[in-house]
Amino acid sequence: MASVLERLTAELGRSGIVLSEPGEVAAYTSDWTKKFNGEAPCVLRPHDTEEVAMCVRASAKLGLKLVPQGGNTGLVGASVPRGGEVVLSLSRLNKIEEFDAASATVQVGAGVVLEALHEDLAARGHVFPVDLGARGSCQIGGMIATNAGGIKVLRYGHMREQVLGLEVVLADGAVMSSLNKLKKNNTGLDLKHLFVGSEGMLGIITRAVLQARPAPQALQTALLALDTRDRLPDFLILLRDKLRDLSSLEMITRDSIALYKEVEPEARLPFDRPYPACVIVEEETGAGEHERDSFLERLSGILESGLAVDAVVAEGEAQAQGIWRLRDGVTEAISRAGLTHKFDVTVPPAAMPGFLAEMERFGEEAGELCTLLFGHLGDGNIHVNMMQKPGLSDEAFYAKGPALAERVYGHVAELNGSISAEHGIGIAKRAYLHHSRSAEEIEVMRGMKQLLDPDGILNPGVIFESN
Ligand code: FAD
Ligand code: 2HG
Ligand code: ZN
Repeated sequence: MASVLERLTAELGRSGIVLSEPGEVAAYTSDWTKKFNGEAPCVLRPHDTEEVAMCVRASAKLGLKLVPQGGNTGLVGASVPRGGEVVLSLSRLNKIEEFDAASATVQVGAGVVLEALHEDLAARGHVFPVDLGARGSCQIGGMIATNAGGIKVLRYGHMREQVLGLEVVLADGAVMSSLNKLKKNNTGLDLKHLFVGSEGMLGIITRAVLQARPAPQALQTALLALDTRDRLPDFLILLRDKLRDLSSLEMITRDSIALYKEVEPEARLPFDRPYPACVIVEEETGAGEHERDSFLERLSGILESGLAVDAVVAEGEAQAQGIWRLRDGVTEAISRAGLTHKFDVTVPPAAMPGFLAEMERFGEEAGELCTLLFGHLGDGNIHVNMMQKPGLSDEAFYAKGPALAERVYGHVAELNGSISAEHGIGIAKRAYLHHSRSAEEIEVMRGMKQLLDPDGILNPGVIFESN
């Protein structure tokens, strides 16, 4: 009897798609958090939509399940196999196919890396306004499938707001092409939205048409220091008034900056003393002295209010990058420091100070965890990381997870927040979905899955347990 691999290779018939050497497959079976690992008989690496469709048809015929994978930077365990599924990598669909200057749209393959798109558009005087720390690895298909957010949601929204058209390979191998470039197109159900945020369980995204924008004339970037977190709601009200064209508003708290310094001892910190919280503000302005002066004047107003007590203002791009390095560095430092229980939640801004204090208390009470708080303050999106302290075994660390998650998500639900602001549900949060979605909503989601993938071959078990 031929092995699955032999049958799949025979089915696909072309060389170069199937990767089966264990050493090479291993790179696709473990995720960025190091918490999710699995085994796959092989990885399929098609070159184009037609080959993706072939892979899906062949897998369906052989009763194999597929895990679509982009840059494998997802944080909820949905991009790696759990039960011997085949990995379907979209990395080779990496062409930036067309830039249409008149509509400022760009058509790309699902495997285009975010940073490559940024660079391509910069050379055309444009930007793609979604940006995040994983920019060097995450791919457009994966970002659409997770409806990624990042550091500019405040002004431009998530991936969903940028997607005008999609091409998707369905579970039966049919290609559904809606490569729409139009802003206005009310012709029945807008099917692309079904796939945005569907975490690979409804179809394989192969191409997208995205809205680009003209590059801003100037960016004003500053880091503000706060001597208390208790007045965050007032600070937010003031900021909205003074900095009306904010494109980013990010927060890093004292302990997360301390960890960054511990992991990168050579890094220079912007202030010579630690503050309870630091906030990055970035505003898009017109060019010239006058615009700069206006920004500085408004920043002075913020300092005069006492709601921020110190500030570093970037003089030029290199210094702005230095400020952003601190923000990106926190996420990287956490991953380098060890295992962490990650909670990516939204809470109403008014509840923020109390929520932050509660998270620290929950971490403390769980014992032997270090709680780090940071995130997209402007969106009410806090990343709560409860990290393994040295000496706590991996086993004991994992054992704390379920009770901690019930406690954190229960509290988020009481505050009418969301248990997943931007990372999705995946495997990591599916047991807690009911905290943010009603039974009726989950039933409709199940119905969609049943309709589009009746045999359950696409990313089984993400968002909710397979039937
Ligand atoms: P993968 O990790 O490969 O996959 C993610 C999901 O999408 C999986 O369910 C997978 O099956 C599915 N998928 C992948 N490609 C396709 C496809 N073509 N068709 C159908 N399904 C597909 N997220 C944020 O929202 N905001 C942030 O600020 C942010 N910052 C991050 C910073 C770092 C350092 C890291 C490591 C991650 C960060 N993330 C952030 C998490 C993450 O969701 C994003 O990096 C990104 O959206 C994932 O893209 P990817 O190509 O790596 O997808
Ligand atoms: C970020 O904003 C990412 O840096 C990752 O969404 C957050 O690691 C995290 O908790
Ligand atoms: Zn984030």
